[in-house]
Amino acid sequence: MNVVVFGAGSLGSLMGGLLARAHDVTLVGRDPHMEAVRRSGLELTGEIELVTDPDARTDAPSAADLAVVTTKAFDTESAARALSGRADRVLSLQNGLGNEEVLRTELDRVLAGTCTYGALYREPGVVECTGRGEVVLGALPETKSERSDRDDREGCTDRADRVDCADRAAAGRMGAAFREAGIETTIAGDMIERLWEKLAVNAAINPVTALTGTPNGALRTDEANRLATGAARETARVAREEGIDLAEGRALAALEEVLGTTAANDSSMLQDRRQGRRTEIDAISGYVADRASEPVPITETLRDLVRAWERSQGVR
Ligand code: KPL
Repeated sequence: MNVVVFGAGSLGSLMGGLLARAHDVTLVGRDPHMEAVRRSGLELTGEIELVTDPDARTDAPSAADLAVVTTKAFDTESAARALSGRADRVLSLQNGLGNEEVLRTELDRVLAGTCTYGALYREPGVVECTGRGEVVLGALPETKSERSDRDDREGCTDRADRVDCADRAAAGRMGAAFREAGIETTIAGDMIERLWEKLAVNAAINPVTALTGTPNGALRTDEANRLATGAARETARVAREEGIDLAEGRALAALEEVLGTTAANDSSMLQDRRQGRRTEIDAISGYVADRASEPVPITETLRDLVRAWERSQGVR
């Protein structure tokens, strides 16, 4: 399969490097990382040691069977524009909720996914795998408002079912392609619940680790654990307010599991903070707080602290 990984930072490079074991992969990212991969290949270190030789460039190639989008949530719109007309299928493996809707404004045949592998950018051409997690992917039916917008435009209502069915079949094929490359993969029929579950994990881990400067595993104990579990509980509650079947126990179990498998990882938000970059706080804690009908004090506090830090750095 011909795969383009759009947004080849730490996680995108890890996924691309693994996929290159079985497929023709093109990474799209920034120099000097892309330049180093072109020159000497991509080196994965840590829990997975591997050198692969994917193509690496700074703009999207003209065609691919699958585009895996791993950009930051705030870059989704530009990813959608850059990939328009260039990929048969698109899979989002991004943090935060709502990315698929944004991708669908420009692209057809978008699948949803989550990824809990830990990845750390070491230097140009080198990415460390700090935890073997799991990729979960599947079809994500259009939201009611997307569906009615399209029905108004096209004057038809039965296309939605056909699209769902084709997406489910495609999810099976893409899942098989990931497994062929040795990536732990689950094909799920309940992606909206899975996305909220991952949102609960990110709302718990990312801002707390970014603010405390600790790896994920440190949240298993002490005061930080109270904050992280509190944020996961609040997210699960908001999910249920939205009609999503996410029990508190399921969110906490997912958090516990990811804290274990990525104990040595610095979360993506901590990596962003260390590099003085804008974070995904709006798509994670901001998204939860915006949808809450009752106060979510822990999530709001974490969101405000990270936003205040972003402002102090001039990246907001
Ligand atoms: O998604 C992640 C992130 O850092 O953004 C986890 C799974 C929490 C790994 O650190």
